[in-house]
Amino acid sequence: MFFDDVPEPIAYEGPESDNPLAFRWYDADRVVGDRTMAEHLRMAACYWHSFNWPGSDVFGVGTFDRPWLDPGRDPMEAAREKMAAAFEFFGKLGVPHYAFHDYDMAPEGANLAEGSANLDALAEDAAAHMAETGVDLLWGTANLFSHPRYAAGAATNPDPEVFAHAAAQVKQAMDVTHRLGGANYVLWGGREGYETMLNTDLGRELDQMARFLHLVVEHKHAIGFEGALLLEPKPQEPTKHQYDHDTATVAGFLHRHGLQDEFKVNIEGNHATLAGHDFVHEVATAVEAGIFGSIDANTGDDRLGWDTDQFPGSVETMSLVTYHILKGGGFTTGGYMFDTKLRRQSLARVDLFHAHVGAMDTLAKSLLVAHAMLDDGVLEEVVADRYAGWSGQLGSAIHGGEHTLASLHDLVVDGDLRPAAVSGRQEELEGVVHRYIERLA
Ligand code: XUL
Ligand code: CO
Repeated sequence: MFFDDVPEPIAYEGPESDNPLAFRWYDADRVVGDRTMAEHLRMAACYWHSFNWPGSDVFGVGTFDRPWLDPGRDPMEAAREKMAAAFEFFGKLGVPHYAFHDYDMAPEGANLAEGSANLDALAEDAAAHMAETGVDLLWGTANLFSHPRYAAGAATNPDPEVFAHAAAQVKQAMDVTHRLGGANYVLWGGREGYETMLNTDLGRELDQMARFLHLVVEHKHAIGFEGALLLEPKPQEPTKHQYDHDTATVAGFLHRHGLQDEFKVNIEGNHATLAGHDFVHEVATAVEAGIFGSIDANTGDDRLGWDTDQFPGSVETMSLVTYHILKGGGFTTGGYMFDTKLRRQSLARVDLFHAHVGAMDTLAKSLLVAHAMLDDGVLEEVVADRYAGWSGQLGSAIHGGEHTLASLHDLVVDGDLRPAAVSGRQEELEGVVHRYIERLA
């Protein structure tokens, strides 16, 4: 076994436990409101950062102990060894779902036919591992960004042959996701964006992207895939500008192209902050637009302006995110997927467990805080009170179309309206959140 250092599955031991390889808060079967913790959070681990990334950075090679990434190995044999280690990890961690890109799982091969055959063969192995461990697929996706052919984009490439290649790859990844019972299929924009306007026809590229997404929708219905299609907003990196900049941009794009009923969003914490938003802003925007789908649970670093994909550790941040998810009705097909990578110096095999156990406990605590705040209505009451005037006579008349600018002018002048400025109570409410967090301890 690859993870012999962790001989037993991670167990729930409660908040008093000092065992770093035990859950102190995540108790899968604990009922919180109408669902268990596992059902609320629908957590997933990812294949790519944990098993397919060697711990390299732009200045140096890999530091991690991932024997299957050795280029001298037989690619299919190495892929099977990687898969065995991945499912050993998912199973011992007790995470109910996982997610993958086509070529995390399978060697890409010399051409699409080879990549396709490799993926089919490995998907069969994955099905066996899933049956054995009980770990389900939260989502699949295609890597449309690593190969040099995609340097200028996949669907938005100036060359339609690259578009065709991307379409072929997505067809194959969707088919495999469907076969493995995936709950969603994700499209992150990858290199869909531009480096410079000097060589870019922005309108044409956006139309290409819309065409591509329509093809994805048609294929979904053709194969009878019932999971959700999810777009993953990100403002920049790898390209200078990415077309799926943030949730509001994606919502506008979907409406413009008649795709609003077919796609939802997969919101990533670090992408939100790169876009200049709080994580909770993106979730609230998606819920409000009716396109909330799933979460890539990670965080950036306050002083680093790039996608560091760190494990979520802030109960305060995640409580507010979870609060808005619960307020929107909770996850349906989506879940909290750890799109997270270890720091390059965290090179012991057991570090992967420490990182995920900590993150899963963060989300469990956040769920308890969010659920209690919602149950008690502490924020809801304040918000309802703040907008009470809109349910009164004037607010209803404005919304009902009974007023014009001129009639409102007359109303203010004749009625001598002098609305009072009232407190927004921000610090008080921050204190409320802190008290709910303290109560956990
Ligand atoms: C890239 C990113 C991806 C997507 C899947 O920033 O988040 O890993 O989640 O392609
Ligand atoms: Co992501």
